[in-house]
Amino acid sequence: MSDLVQLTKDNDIAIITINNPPVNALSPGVPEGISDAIEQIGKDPSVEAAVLIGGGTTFVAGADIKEFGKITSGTAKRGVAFVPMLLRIEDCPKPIVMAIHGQAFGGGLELAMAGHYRVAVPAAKVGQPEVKLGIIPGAAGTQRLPRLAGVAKAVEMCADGNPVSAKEALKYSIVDKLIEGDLLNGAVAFAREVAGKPAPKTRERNEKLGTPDANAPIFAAARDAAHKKARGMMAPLAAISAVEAATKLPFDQGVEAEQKLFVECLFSDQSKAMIHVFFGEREVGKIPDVPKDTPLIPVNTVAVVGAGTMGGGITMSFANAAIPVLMKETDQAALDKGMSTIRKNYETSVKRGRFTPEFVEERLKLITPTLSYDGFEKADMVVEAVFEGMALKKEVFGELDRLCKPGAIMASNTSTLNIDDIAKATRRPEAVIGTHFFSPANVMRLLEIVRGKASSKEVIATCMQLSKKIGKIGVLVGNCRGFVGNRMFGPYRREAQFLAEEGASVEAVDRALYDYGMAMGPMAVGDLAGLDVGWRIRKEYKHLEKPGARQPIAEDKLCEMGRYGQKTGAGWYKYDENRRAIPDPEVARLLSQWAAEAGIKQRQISREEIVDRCIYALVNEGARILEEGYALRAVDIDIIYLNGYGFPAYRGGPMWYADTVGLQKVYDRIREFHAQHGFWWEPAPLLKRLADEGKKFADFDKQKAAGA
Ligand code: T1G
Ligand code: NAD
Repeated sequence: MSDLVQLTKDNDIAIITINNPPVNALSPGVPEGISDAIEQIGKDPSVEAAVLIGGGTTFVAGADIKEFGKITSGTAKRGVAFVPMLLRIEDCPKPIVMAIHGQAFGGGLELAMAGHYRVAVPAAKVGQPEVKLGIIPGAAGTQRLPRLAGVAKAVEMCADGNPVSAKEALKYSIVDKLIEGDLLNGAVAFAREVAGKPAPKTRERNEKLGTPDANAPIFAAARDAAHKKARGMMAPLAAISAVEAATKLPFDQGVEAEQKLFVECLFSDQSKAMIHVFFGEREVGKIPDVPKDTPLIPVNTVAVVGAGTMGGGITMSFANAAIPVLMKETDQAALDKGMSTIRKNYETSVKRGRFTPEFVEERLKLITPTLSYDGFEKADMVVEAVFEGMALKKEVFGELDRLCKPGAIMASNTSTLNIDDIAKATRRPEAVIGTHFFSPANVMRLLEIVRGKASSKEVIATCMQLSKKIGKIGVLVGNCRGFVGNRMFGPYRREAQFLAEEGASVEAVDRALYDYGMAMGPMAVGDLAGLDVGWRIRKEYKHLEKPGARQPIAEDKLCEMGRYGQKTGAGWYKYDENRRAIPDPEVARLLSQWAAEAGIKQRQISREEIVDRCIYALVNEGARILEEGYALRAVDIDIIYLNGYGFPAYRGGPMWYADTVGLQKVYDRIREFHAQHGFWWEPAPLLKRLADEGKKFADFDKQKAAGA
């Protein structure tokens, strides 16, 4: 037996234990170890039945994702041991009971389904999350799951990739029994009960595979849903086709059909991008100069200043994580408005089945609206979300400095202001940090954690950890104007406006980026956030504009006309009573008039140019940010754009996308734009250097990680 797989005995019951921390992935050596154990069990007359269980905190979290890169780069053969190993388990003459705790995900659930019985603790979760990696189950999961859970449930689980609870798995016969108390004891007892009885082989259980007529509407509805929910992604559609194959073909042929689809997905750019994202979401939590064992500041109570658009959502994020929150406003009307928005948001979440009414009631009890700073002296952390103005921020932080207890974290939700300047309003700048939530703050997963010059490592480490607790992805960024996300978004939206001024219609610009995969086009995003937000900021920073550099004109003019977007019923689009965007010929007329007045010659503009100018504007600014050190890694930028700006996960983020295109090609295109459009398209030195060296942003990250 290998260290990864142990075989022990409890009298007549054999116990196979997988020990491959942290998540018992089916890394090389594990399938082989399981295979050997099954062979021994089959031959050992003293064994009546067996239990397979995971050591540590979980059953098996699937295939070893780290191996995929090696397979697609040809440096490792695909784990061919999987499917034969599963058949060996299924064909074992002694009943094999799979004992599940933690997660049985991907190859982990496929392993469990090859067993003859499955028992689980109530807290366990099972699932086929492969589509979240841009692949599909590749070890007969799409063939065995419909045989256990039925076609509809199997399609749902394989196409959306969300796990189900042990309770739901029991309801759908994915597991046979829930074990209260000690799992191993319960599983061994269960094994003793089934010992000597015929061991049911999942692959032979065809009774739930339905008929073509009954299944056709299921697959049609699943494909529709995939086109809507996973627009542009190939894996969910491939997963549906694989489950469909299970209903039409004998098991072995179904497995072949699955394998073919699996390999197509695995070698796709989409999968490489989504695996990059998987590891990226874990990498962003690692701060090179903030050690893993940095002491954390306990955050058991929080206070929020301002109950407006952001303050309310921030309050909900903490309450949803069971942290009591004080929420302060200046007057009763504003406070009541803040609380009613919170209640409305919770009602929507209940309607959408995200929360139960009981959950909401509990959470509302944790929120204390107030008009004073009373109680702030007890708060472990304060998040300020008042109007965006330096004077007011300094006034509030001065007050907090006077009131808050020693060691309390003082955070600002500012989206553009200098954190160090805000910190100067206190005598404890080490306690000040930026926590830049994204609107709506109770929904958006991204949290930019803005490091000030003096922000202490304890404060940084605490905020990074806390972001996970409140269901966010915390990314540490530097304190430059607009931090990382908004700083890059500026050039992206600038190019979108320039394109509209140069003759592309508003709808064409949005359609091009939407088809590229963005959740929403740049013009529609502006209308949603409010065109006046950027307008006020541009006016505040007018003195910093580079003389002679071309500036967008249209959006300021729209704002001067009071067209702020959805909130005023018109912006780049007109909006009906349901806030549906309607192209406005008046805007098209105004654009050609303003262009003529500004001497801009309008022309036909291709979809390709629209995409390249907007996306490469992101990449070029991203390269500057990396070079200046305001983002730790290129992958941090990718995670920011996926979780804060609706960038498509299957493209991996702007920096990964540029690597996929090839930095030489991106650099050449940017030089082209520089020649055509001047100043704004000055190529970032880092981009030039990497392109010249034939390298990628991913190489930049590796070099940085290696301390080069
Ligand atoms: N392979 C390799 N490494 C993995 C891994 C995996 N499957 N799962 C986790 N890790 C690493 C992770 O990178 C991190 O490393 C550490 O383990 C802890 O993870 C044949 C083809 C199980 C819910 O998609 O969803 O099976 O950063 O921080 O929050 O059909 O990990 O510490 O160096 O996420 O407690 C399908 C992926 C694979 C599940 C635990 N399986 N994992 O969450 O810890 S494809 C998945 C998760 C497949 C078959 C197909 C989560 C988790 P590091 P963590 P966590
Ligand atoms: P908002 O105008 O919706 O809300 C600000 C609230 O602060 C108002 O209700 C106001 O009454 C209250 N307020 C002002 N002074 C106060 C004081 N002394 N004590 C208590 N409350 C006070 O603004 P918003 O959109 O929620 O923005 C708040 C902050 O968040 C700004 O710094 C903004 O830049 C930032 N931000 C906004 C967004 C966004 O999309 N709106 C996104 C990220 C960050």
